[in-house]
Amino acid sequence: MHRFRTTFKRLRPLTAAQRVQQGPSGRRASGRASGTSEPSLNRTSSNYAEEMYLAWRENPRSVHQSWDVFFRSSDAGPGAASSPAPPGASAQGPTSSPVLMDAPPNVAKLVEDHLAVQSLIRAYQVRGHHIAKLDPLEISCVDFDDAPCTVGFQNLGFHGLDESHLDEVFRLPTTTFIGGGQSTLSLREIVRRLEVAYCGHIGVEFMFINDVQQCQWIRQKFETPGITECSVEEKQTLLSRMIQSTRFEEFLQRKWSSEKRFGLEGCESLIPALKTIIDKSSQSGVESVIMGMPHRGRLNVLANVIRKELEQIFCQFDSKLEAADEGSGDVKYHLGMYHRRMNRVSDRYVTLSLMANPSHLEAVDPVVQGKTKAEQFYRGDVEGKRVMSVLLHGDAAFAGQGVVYETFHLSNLPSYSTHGTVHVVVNNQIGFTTDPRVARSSPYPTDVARVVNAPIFHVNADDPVAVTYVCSVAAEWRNTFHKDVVVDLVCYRRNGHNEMDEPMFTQPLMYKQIRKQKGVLQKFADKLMAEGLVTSQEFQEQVAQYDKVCEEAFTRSKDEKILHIKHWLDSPWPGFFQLDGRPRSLSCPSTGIAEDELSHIGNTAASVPVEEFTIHGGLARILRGRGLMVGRRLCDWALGEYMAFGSLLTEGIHVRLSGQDVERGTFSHRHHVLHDQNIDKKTCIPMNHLSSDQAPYSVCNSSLSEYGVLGFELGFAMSSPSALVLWEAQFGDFHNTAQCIIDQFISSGQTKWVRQNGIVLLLPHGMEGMGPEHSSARPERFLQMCNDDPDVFPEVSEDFVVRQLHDCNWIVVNCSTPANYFHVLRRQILQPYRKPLIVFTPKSLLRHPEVKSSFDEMLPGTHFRRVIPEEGPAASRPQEVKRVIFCTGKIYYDLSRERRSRGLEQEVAIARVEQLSPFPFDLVKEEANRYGNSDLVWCQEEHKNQGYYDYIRPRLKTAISRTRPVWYAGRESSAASATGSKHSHLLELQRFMDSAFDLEAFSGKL
Ligand SMILES: Cc1ncc(C[n+]2csc(CCOP(=O)(O)OP(=O)(O)O)c2C)c(N)n1
Ligand SMILES: [Mg+2]
Repeated sequence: MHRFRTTFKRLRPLTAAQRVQQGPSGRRASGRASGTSEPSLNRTSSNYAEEMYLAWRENPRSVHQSWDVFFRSSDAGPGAASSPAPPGASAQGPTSSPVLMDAPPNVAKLVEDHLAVQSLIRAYQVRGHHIAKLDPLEISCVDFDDAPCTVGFQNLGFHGLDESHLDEVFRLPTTTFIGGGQSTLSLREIVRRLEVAYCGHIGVEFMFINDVQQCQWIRQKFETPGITECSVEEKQTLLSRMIQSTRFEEFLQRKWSSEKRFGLEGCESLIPALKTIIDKSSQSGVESVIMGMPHRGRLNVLANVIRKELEQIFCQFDSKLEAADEGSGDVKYHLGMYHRRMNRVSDRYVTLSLMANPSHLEAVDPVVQGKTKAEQFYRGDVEGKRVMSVLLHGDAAFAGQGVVYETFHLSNLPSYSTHGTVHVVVNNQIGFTTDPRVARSSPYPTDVARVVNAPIFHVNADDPVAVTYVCSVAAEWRNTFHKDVVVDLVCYRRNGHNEMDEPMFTQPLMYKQIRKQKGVLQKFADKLMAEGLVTSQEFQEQVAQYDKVCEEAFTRSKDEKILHIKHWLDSPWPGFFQLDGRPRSLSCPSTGIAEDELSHIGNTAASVPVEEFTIHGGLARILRGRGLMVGRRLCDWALGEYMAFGSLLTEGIHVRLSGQDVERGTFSHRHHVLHDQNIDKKTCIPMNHLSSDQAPYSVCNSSLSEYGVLGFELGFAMSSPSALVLWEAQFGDFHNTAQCIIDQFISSGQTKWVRQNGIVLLLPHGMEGMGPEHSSARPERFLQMCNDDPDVFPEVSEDFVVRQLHDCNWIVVNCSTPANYFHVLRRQILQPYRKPLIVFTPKSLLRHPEVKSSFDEMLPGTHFRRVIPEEGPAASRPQEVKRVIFCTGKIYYDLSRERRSRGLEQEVAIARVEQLSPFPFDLVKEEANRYGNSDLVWCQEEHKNQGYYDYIRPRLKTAISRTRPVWYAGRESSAASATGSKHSHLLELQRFMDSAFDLEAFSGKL
């Protein structure tokens, strides 16, 4: 969210400094805001002025007289007589300042030198990371576009200093903490301390952050002398964590040398890094950490961070084990996990979950955020103090995948913020076989995080102490400011992309260097031994002890006979299923509701349930119209939706609707959020005024993203089965920018990860002459991914409908009436399991006079109608019917009008297939058989190679046991989804209406 921060009070000195920057004449000395960038090297330093101002506020005599005069006049307010800006505050620099020219030469020199030191300090803060020793291989190819290096002894001249200044003592500005308890230091010591803080194994990128207080916080965390050191006890804990991390990989390598596992070798310090983040967060009150990560080091994280039983991991390597669960499962480095355990450091329980994910790198990011948000929401954790997310990334994927950016842009939006995520990048400086030099255009893989002002801590992963420190600061940052933060673990990949790959083909020099590289555990152990903190024997014993743990688990793993994928569930829903994972029942009650409830919800939808609230006149008309409809016991589409949401809310089900412009509705039909016409931000959500004990309704306009937002909502829906979570596309065709979430998670999530999800996708769809875009939600794609067999007529039992839904991978519907839309939404919650629901929703039908449902169709005892059969004159004399047209969705109204105009109501029956998948074989068969003398036509407005035809045809034939042909009436095949010409659109429509109603059209054809 873009926010105009008015920090006048907090930053009052800065405001004064900005006045200084502008100069008494009002001319701006520098175009850049204070605190956002390094001061220009001609020393137009707002920061210097800021320092002077802060010092002057404390003690006016502590600054040069010229500053004193200047600040006195500035502080007196705009009307006061102004003084010329003191040196360092004007664009022309010190030499042009009349004050400085008038000052005694030694004062002018003093100010100038202090200014130079100030500039140097700031240069370190801004650019110290350029020369930090981040790369364990020392071959880093981070490219700063040959920007001149402004830090280091050799670059003193850049700031107007030279060696002769080294032993001079300077007063330190308040924007540095290198002094510790001292307020002055020699230049030599200043540089030394800055080198330690900014150019060692940690490189801190933070000076782009707009908030000065946050910058100060970071400076304090990295500049305070000795602050990064850790205690003996911490070092010992670190050693044992490094042993676990390293020896785990070595164990796997010994036992399964030819298995892919995407080992962590070269970045073993990831394990202590994550453990530190969890420890620190747990200490600050976090109870649940939700994590997402790619392949690299995943098994290690499961074993040593989440603490999945080792034998469960090891038995995944046994290819002969049979899976006990339904579904096809997934490879071991994609499965998720959920575990609650005691954190020894904080002495508190913490729940860790690692989300299952597909190969598609970074796709899980928004899903993790959505689940985190949901957990926060259901726990009432409005500030993110109890639930947090941690996301891991590879360097290539973090820089390359757009969903990373989409996810970052959700981080500060009220309905999507998880109040800060800790991102950890395993930056092994390679992506499969590709060098960063050709994989990204930014110097670091982490630059994308700068868009949300996230501080970025680069750290040499061969220094576990530095890694641990950085991670504890990252956790503290997140738990203090509740904003995102990035830890960039600069490391290397000891092996190829996987354990089978030969990296020397493509990175010969890098790998020659890697071969020479001593392992980080050995390096660290050597260091601790040199420091006398551990003996060689103690180290060997610790190693042997962990190896033994692995060996014993390996032996136990051999006893495992069966693989239970459900042991790898990342989001269990306690109480929702039976113990064996089956639904509690296989029935679904009526989805209708009582008349008075319909009236109450309808009247709420037609009202403004708060006092003194001025709505737009046009909206008042819409609400009046709703009121009239309720009076006539009718619902249009928007009201049908209102009835579904409202009734679920009163039954205690949380409803969350998210997507672009959903609050009003793309087609201005919904109006779930009313806006006062006179008072900014005064809004009213009538749906939240239904009853005092209702569940909350969340309706939120999203950022302009599909991949990120759909992933987020999917994650939200994962958290609890007692919520109806809906994502609406602006137009259905835009879903394809979220295709990965649809293919990888929604359609196949349950079969891969035994994890159910009841998310609803609302996809506006319909050919209305609006051109190739905005027309088709691509039903063919969703239908092609349905798992029902086109050639098998399923066994029709008493619980057929519920069982068929239970067995499917998702439900695809195209409702033609508001009542059916109402029922299908309610069925999502009343059915005893959760399935994704894809709804093709109308556009022009939203206001179509015929598209209204009576309350009678929504009363107790009523259900969703999978097929709406012919109910007109044709139905009463079926033997005389010459044609049955099967169709779905909006085209029904065109067909019905055309049939009327041609006077064919007796001869042609029209049946609507409302539930496309799972296919209602039973009802379609019934309908076809009722008209035994008719021919059968499938009619759709979509092109022949699109829409439903390819899906329907074989199923319709199976339904009728292939006894009759199924004819097609619709548009010809086409590459585009619709014509760009309104005229052609109407012509095409007329043409296929002609064939749909030409009763001789198919005679004699085979
Ligand atoms: C979206 C996507 N595109 C391509 C791939 C194929 N792939 C798997 S790993 C990989 C390299 C990843 O590099 P990086 O993110 O640096 O992680 P690393 O393997 O180095 O830890 C690629 C391209 C993928 N998994 N996902
Ligand atoms: Mg990489």
